[in-house]
Parts: sequence; C-alpha cells; structure tokens
Amino acid sequence: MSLPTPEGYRVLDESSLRDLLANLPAVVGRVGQDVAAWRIREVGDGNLNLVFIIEGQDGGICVKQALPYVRLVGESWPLDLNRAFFEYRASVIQAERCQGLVPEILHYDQKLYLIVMELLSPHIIMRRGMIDAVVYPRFVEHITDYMARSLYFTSDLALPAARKKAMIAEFCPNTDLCKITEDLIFTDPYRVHELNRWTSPQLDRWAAMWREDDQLKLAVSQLKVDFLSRAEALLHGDLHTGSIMVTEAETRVIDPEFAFVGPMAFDVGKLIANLLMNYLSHDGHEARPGERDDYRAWVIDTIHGVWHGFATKFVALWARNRTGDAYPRDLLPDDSSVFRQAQSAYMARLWTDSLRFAGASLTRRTLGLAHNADLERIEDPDRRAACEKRVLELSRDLLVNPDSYAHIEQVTARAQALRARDVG
Ligand code: SR1
Ligand code: MG
Repeated sequence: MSLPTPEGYRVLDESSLRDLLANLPAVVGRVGQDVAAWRIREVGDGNLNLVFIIEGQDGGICVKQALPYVRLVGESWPLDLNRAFFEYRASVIQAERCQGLVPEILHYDQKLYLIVMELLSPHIIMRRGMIDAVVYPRFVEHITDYMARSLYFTSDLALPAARKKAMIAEFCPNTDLCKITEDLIFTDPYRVHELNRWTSPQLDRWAAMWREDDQLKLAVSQLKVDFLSRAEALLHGDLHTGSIMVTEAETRVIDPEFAFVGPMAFDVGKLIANLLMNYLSHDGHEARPGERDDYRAWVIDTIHGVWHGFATKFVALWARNRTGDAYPRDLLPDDSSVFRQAQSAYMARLWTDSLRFAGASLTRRTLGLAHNADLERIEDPDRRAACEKRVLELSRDLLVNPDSYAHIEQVTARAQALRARDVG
C-alpha cells in the first residue's frame, strides 16, 4: 500500500487479526479459548471497508476495519480512516436510544481504525432478502422505532443547545464521507463525470437529458444546500436496505460511518427511495409477469408503514419529551393549538424534504457511481433499463414537484402507474 497512514496503522489479514483478537478478553470470552481453531474470513462486499467474521467453539464476532481508500475504486481515491471513529461514536449514541436495533459494540481500536461488534447471525443484509422477495413482517415496526428515536433524541427538540452543538462539533470532521454524498448524490449524476455509469446504450439519452435539465439541476442544487447546512439531528447518513440486517423477527441497522448532524429527511428519504427501487426492480427479476405481485403489494405496504409509523412515533416522542431548547413550552404549551400547529408545520416540511431526498437517491443509483443490487442484478440489460427508466421518471417528479404529493399513498400510486403504463 503506497498511501501514507498514521503511525500504528496497518491493514490486517486473517493471521494478524487472530493475534490481535487473542489479546482481547471480551473477544476470547465470546468466541472461545481455542484461538488457533477460530475460523476467520474476510467477507466485505461493501464499497469502503474490510469486514471479517470470526467464529469459534463458543460463538462469533464481526470486525470492521477502515481502509485508507475507497475499496470500490482503489488507492486513487484516498479516504479518511477516522470514519471508523465516527461509526463507533454514532453506534454508541444510537445504542442509548435504540437498544436492540443496532449491533452491540465490543471494542474500538483507535490506531487500527477497527471496530469489533457482535456477529449478527442468522441475519442477512435486507437488500439481498428483498431481491429474493422475502417478507420481513416486523421490519416497519423496528425501523420506524429506530428512525424516530435516533433522529428525535439527537435533535434540538430533545437536546439542550449546548449538547446539540457539542454533537455537531464532534461529527463535523466527518467531511470526507459527507463529501462522497455531496458529490455522488447531489452533483455528479447531473454533469459529465468519469465515475458515472449507467446501463448503456439504453440509458445514454436519459443521462444526457439529466445533464441538460435546468429544473432538475436547480432542484438538486437547492437540496444540496439543505444537506450542507441543515444541522438538525445525528443522521445514520447512509440509511438504505444495504445498511440493515434482518431476520423475520429482528432488525439491526449497521454501518453508520456516514454519520453527521444533518437534515433528518435525508435518512427518511433515502430509505423510502431504496424501498421504491426494490418495488420497481421486480419486473426485471420475475420469471413470468405478475409472479411477484404479492411481494410488490408487501413492499408498497411497507413504504406506507415506514412513513406513517415514523411520523406518528416522532410526533408522539415530541409530545412526551420536550427536553430540548427548540419550541419552548412557555411559548407553545402542551395541548395548545399553537403547539399542534408547530408540530404539523414541522412534519409537513420533513415530509416534503424526505421526498426531495428520495428523488435524489433514485437518480444517483441509476446514473451515478454506486448502484443498487436490486437493479444491478437484473441480467438482461433491456429489462434492467426498462425498470431504471421508471426509477428516473419517479426521481425527477419527486425532486422537481415534491409539493404535488400530499401523502405517501400518492407516491406509491405514481410508482404503480409508471409500471402499469409500461407493463400493463
Ligand atoms: C464510494 S462509496 C459509494 C456509496 O457507498 C455507500 O453505501 C454510500 O451510499 C456511498 O455513496
Ligand atoms: Mg455501508
């Protein structure tokens, strides 16, 4: 490796990791005393890091180590190792309010930029399950708890200003990861950029249209300002179905390395966008048309449940935990109509902004660098492109005309109409 790294840092392999972990009593206690018998595998298939699974006679753990570059691209794209620290800190903060919904952190090594956490098993990445049309009956209940609690309790509604500002300061240096989002989501898909990619030649004309569409470029640029400047709550920062591990009974949100204090709607919108993409991807996967209608219906219900559940829980938390400096009780007493007015204006803006961020997330996964397996796994490029065109149409609508959607049911109706028009 030719990139400069801090003293004490080295990229671990199976053997050096075994030596390191053997000296951590918490790990040995969990995995088993016979260290030589541990099975260690590097399983990372994400865009950024190394991920190891370690299993022994008593159990297992998972280890994540930051690399000094973007794994997806290589050493030509150096990346701050401190993202591991931000992930560790965000995990600790979120665990306080979202116990049972995030993995347990067992150890953090500041020199190796390495996090040791519980092994989630038999959980799988939710995106993989959803590509195979697996239903997760408790997902909505769990993820809406996570979103409402992680966002509410780190916002000015719950925190005194001094604590909130300390949190902003702590996560402010996570600039490299924010820059990835600023470029990959809000900028690159709308300009010529060497890292952009799309299903070609089928979407060549669409990519060109996106680069020439001033309304779209204005909308996404205005949205980028929100992302850059609206320090509302501690975000996960990359909340999509690839950052969620599930079983039928459990849900765990992983990988908060993009965490920073930003606009809440970014987390909400990103998740909704990823569910919409999954919904629109099944035409490319099913062996005969209509085969996955039942699954599509579940995805639609899930999207409705995510917004309604989140909004209901968030408002309820706000009514019961008015511990922050925003919207003081002296001005807006409990149960007053002016407090209800404040809540409904706040939620209305959060709704519209969630749609705008959802719109941006849809475009970045079809015309930008990092795509979604939901669509990528469609082997036939014509079928894939047909799905992606619907994703792009929906994306433009949400970005440019978010105000024409008053309810989540109208958003899913639009996605259904796009399918019905083309698929019948
Ligand atoms: C270069 S990293 C590409 C993407 O992977 C992560 O999941 C984030 O979404 C990021 O934008
Ligand atoms: Mg990730």
